[in-house]
Amino acid sequence: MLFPSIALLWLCQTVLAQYSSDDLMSFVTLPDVRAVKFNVHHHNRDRISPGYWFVTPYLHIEPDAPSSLYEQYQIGPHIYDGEGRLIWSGAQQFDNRNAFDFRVVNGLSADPQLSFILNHAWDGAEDTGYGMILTNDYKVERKLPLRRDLGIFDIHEFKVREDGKTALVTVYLSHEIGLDEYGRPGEKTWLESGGFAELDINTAEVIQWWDSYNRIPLPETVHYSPNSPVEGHPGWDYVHINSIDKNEIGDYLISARFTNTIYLISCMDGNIMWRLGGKYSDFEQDFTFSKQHDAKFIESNGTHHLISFLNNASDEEFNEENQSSSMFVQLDTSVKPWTARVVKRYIRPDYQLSRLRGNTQLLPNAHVFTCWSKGGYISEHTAEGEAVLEANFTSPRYSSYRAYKFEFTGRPDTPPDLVASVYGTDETNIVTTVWVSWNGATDVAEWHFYAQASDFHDPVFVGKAPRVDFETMFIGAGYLDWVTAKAVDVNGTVLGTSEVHRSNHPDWKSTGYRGKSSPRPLNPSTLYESGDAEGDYLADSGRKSSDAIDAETQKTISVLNLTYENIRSIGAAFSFVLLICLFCGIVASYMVIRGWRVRLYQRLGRESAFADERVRLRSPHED
Ligand SMILES: *[C@@H]1O[C@H](CO)[C@@H](O)[C@H](O)[C@H]1NC(C)=O
Ligand SMILES: *[C@@H]1O[C@H](CO)[C@@H](O)[C@H](O)[C@H]1NC(C)=O
Ligand SMILES: *[C@@H]1O[C@H](CO)[C@@H](O)[C@H](O)[C@H]1NC(C)=O
Ligand SMILES: *[C@@H]1O[C@H](CO)[C@@H](O)[C@H](O)[C@H]1NC(C)=O
Ligand SMILES: *[C@@H]1O[C@H](CO)[C@@H](O)[C@H](O)[C@H]1NC(C)=O
Ligand SMILES: CC(=O)N[C@H]1CO[C@H](CO)[C@@H](O)[C@@H]1O
Repeated sequence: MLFPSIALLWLCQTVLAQYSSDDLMSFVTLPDVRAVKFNVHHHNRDRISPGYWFVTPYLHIEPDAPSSLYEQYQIGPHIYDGEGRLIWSGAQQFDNRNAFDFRVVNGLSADPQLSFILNHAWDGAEDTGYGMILTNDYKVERKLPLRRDLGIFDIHEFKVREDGKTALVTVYLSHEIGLDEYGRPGEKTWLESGGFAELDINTAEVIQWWDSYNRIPLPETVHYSPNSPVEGHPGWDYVHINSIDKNEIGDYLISARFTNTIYLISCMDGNIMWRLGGKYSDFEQDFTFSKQHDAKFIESNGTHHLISFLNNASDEEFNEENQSSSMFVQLDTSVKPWTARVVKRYIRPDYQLSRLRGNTQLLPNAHVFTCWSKGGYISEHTAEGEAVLEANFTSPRYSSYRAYKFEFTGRPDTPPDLVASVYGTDETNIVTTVWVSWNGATDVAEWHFYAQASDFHDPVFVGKAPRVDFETMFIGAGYLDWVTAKAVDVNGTVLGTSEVHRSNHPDWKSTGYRGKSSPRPLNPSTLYESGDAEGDYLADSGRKSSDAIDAETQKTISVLNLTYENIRSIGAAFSFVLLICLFCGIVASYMVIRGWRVRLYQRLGRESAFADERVRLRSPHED
């Protein structure tokens, strides 16, 4: 007898599939947020380190031109948990602007903070991008601009230093040069040089800056030759700086992709103290690398350095590697010849090459977390080199420049979002479905739900549900109204409470309600015990007696649940369609229950409504 409802579900799915993109998440509580989904492969779940993923999905690396078309929120800073479930989407807050280098900063205050680069605006003239620092309730605490003569805020690095006083950024500048040293007297070209700046975290004042121009000679580049055609502004990108770090002594480590070289720059005079890799390496190396990213100090004491970087590898001219890898290298400059030895190498788990971008991060437990960038591909290795996790976006349309893993506590200062809707076909089977989510909240273990008899009555506990995903659904018997939800952690501490929400209800008549008069909100204390009763969720909520809910309502509930699960799994687009489907679910269950002894319901204006949705959802990002 379940056949009719299954058939209807199938119909809903078919309709939905046409209007949804299954590579994006969708939520009833935040219908405009369509976060990118992850495929997650746990190879060894027991050994995965704790923490959340900090990623910044983007579609196009350059800002998109302004558009009056409807855009879903999916770009920018995002936090996911280790199962690939969304914790925070900053897409709406930062208006779908590209973000880069999103990470946790400890040491600025007692609570952890967040930092990232907000990409320059579309025209780049007025709004040249910022280094952003957020408190752990997701409020912007600082917005650091880059001094105008240092160009636009570069996307590669914004690193708040451990002491919390300064931040390091990469910079790109342009100079017009003569080509005499290339034997082309009289010819001029523009040259894009790379450098870095150290900013005061409070004032954005530039404390120190450095430019490769006149310091890294042109012949070091592997990207241009003496015969390269001249270029206009910004010019030959001859070094392509892509990371900056600083050790305790104060010297700077930079990675330049187009010279295949990692440089140590003296903080005293800006001179190059040594080069690792490239055409002029100062080291005896037992390895090669090329097109590297994200060179970072792990330890450094003046003579001995342990550094990590992501080796893009296999630029045929310079080595024979076939896979990208994350490398840890020990450098000794205490005696000549200086030596560089590989301490650890973690090969990209799918043995492919990272064609662009990426980063590698040593976790506190010595695991290594690497972002291989394209398609949001990330991995975690144990110190011994076992790949314990791989994940990537389900959509190849998005990438994340870098990704990090950190432990973090997020406490949004906005209340949880909640939507409640009532359905039923007569007095005997009315149920209320409640969806709740809390963008940015970590540590929510379960949700407790309450309803009131009126604005002025006390909330009555109607049940609870474990938090299983970004959004949690709860179904309560009866017409519940003035609904609230409380977020509770594993220890039973209430982390936050939603506002009181009125329940939506259908136009009872046109949806074929067969009861005598339109249903009215229930006094929840007639059906539920008051107070925060213990017990399992739903099956054993605060209900007074199981007789109060008859078998029909139970059936309705399970069909609704099934519908929701199905819709979620195919990544349905928007609450509107969800509601239609839930209604179909109701119809289906009603038909099952009544054995088809009902006349068909009035038709819903479905076709035209869908047409509207289609227009609304067509965004320039869909391609
Ligand atoms: C730096 O570290 C190395 C090995 O860790 C040690 O042998 C050396 O003495 C240290 N040098 C200084 C100046 O502390
Ligand atoms: C890279 O691949 C080529 C061709 O598949 C193979 O001949 C070569 O040995 C590989 N190199 C390494 C370092 O694995
Ligand atoms: C994610 O990884 C899987 C398995 O390696 C691969 O088949 C798929 O194409 C990847 N997806 C994207 C979007 O890169
Ligand atoms: C729960 O309590 C334990 C023990 O008091 C504590 O270690 C833990 O951090 C608490 N968890 C949360 C999420 O507050
Ligand atoms: C809803 O369905 C899911 C999976 O199908 C199940 O795990 C869950 O217990 C169900 N919830 C209710 C309230 O029936
Ligand atoms: C960014 C970058 O330089 N990527 C290189 C990584 O290696 C591949 C394979 O040789 C090159 O084609 C890419 O240009």
